[in-house]
Amino acid sequence: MSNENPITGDQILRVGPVNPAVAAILNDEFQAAVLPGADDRDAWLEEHGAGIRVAVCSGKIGVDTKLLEKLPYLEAIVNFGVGYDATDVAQAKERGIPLSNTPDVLTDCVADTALGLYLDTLRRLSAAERFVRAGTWASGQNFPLATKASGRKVGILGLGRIGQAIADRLEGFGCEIHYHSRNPKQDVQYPYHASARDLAAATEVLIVAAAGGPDSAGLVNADVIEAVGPEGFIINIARGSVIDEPALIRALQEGTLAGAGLDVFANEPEVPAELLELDSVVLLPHLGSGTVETRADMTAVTIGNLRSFLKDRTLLTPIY
Ligand code: 8YV
Repeated sequence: MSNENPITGDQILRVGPVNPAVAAILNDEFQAAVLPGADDRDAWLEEHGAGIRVAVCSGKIGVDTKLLEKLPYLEAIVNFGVGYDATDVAQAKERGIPLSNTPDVLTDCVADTALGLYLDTLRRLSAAERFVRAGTWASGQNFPLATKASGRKVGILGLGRIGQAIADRLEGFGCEIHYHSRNPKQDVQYPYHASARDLAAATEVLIVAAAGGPDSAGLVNADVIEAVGPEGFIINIARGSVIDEPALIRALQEGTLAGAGLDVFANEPEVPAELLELDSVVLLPHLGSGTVETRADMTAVTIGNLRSFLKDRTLLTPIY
């Protein structure tokens, strides 16, 4: 099949900045096309869109509805990242365009990040670090007491690969794990709760590990946040869209939620000014998978999918 109608470099489109290593391979080895910025995009797509057969994108900037419509002969989407909510999956599926992601290789690093946020938010480590740097400790003051992190009841929202890896780590901290996901999992001993609200009401810390996209948008709403409560915490390493961000900000400002640790936001890289002003939150720049080792593994899976598709029109890690 591939021999009959081989895909050439100019028929591969890089969407968004992607990882530098992926960008370098796409450029040096494949001489792939690069989607121009907003100003020149429409004109470029008008001229070249119909020639594009494979798109390589990232979890942050995907092949959205409008772009997909301008790529009428697209045959595959190769996504750098495990999450693919920035891509219009419904349209891709409907048009029979396969989509791959980079599962498994980033599970450990994202779970490690969740644990880092968990410890930092409850023990207020970053706030304490700011306290030292500001000279407040040296001036004779003591840092206020924080919240014990070991032995807590923790609710995992979305017990997929990453959620399970977070649970494994928290077991080492003597935590009692509960979970909610679309369906109860076979072979999982943790108590299952039928809704996000029930999970929040039964636990002290809610860790969001659910996939993004239309199904989970706003799942952690004002009601769920209220159930986490004034002594409770929310950690999010999934997608900003899963939480009602204005409701989260209100709860933090009013003290109806004790604190939050966030690696992801609704409108990245914008972080709401209200959050920047709060000392009860830990804010990270979406670095969950951001280690040299994991990004190299993600690059290998991404390029592996591309090569495989060029060779025999199959993807190594397809979503569907
Ligand atoms: C990446 C991520 O930073 O895998 C994901 O879904 O959110 C992160 O690992 C992102 O996809 C890279 O753009």
